[in-house]
Amino acid sequence: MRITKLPDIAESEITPEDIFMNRRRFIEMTSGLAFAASSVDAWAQETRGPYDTDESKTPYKDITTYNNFYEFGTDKDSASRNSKNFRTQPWTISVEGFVKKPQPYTFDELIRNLTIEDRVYRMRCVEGWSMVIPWRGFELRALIKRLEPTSRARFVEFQTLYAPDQLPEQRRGFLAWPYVEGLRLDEAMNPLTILAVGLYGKPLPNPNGAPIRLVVPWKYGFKGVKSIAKIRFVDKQPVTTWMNLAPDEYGFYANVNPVVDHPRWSQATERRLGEFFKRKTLPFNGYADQVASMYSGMDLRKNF
Ligand SMILES: Nc1nc2c(c(=O)[nH]1)N[C@H]1C(S)=C(S)[C@@H](COP(=O)(O)O)O[C@H]1N2
Ligand SMILES: [Mo]
Repeated sequence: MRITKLPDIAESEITPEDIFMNRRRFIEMTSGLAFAASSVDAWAQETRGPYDTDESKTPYKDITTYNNFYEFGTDKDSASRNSKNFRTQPWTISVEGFVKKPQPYTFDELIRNLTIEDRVYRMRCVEGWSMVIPWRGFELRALIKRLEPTSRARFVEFQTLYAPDQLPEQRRGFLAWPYVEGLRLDEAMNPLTILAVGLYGKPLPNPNGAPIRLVVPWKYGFKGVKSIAKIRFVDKQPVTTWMNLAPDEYGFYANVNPVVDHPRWSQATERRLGEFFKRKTLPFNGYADQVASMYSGMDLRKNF
């Protein structure tokens, strides 16, 4: 297998000191050196950036034990119980399709010199629960720019690792494995779209999609494909796992939309983990200002 290094970062792209600090800490922890992690509580005191919600963060324990990751089973605690021995090092991500150099990259090479940031995002599952998660990651658009897709690329498709020896449910036919998701190129280039490599300042836990997963906060959770092993630049809209299973229930766009119900239940409200009363679900999960313009002129009842 051929592994190529990404070009060095340009002088003009050198990141501010604070982000560099995060990156340095991140590099230390991913390379397995002693990492004096600030405690989760201390971490939570850190200041907010332009993309952060100020809503209370969901506790680390809930974020890492209440998951959908069907490769490990269908119960909410399946992933936390069954993913302990999942091997995320070494990790290779294959870049394919309409892109300057389609080839495999190691995890370290893929993320090398990208600006790693912490962002607190609201997340909402199509099942009606929601969380507030302090992700650590980088903007997908930064990676896409470096990979240089050609003019034929119109969508980006992501695939989870296919490894039935490690991902027990892949031995069964419940879903068409590997898990596939996709974004239109402009959605992928939106600054809110990140590839997460950590949460609460720690490396991404296995139940949340270690070592790298997609986070698109204005879409239902199922768009957030975990443990990504393949990124493909394609000219046609990918057929995603859930569209393939139930096209009437799960569309390609999957934008959070309180007025478009799932065929079997309402999407008007949600239950934030840890809260008793339901909240009203917001259009685009509260991110309409940043993303609604991408869908102007589209009928979002048809393009759900
Ligand atoms: N590979 C893979 N990715 C996946 C899933 C899955 O089953 N397999 N579930 C999705 C769904 S339905 C949700 S709600 C989110 C949950 O992410 P979290 O566990 O980090 O909250 O992951 C998404 N990504
Ligand atoms: Mo979900």
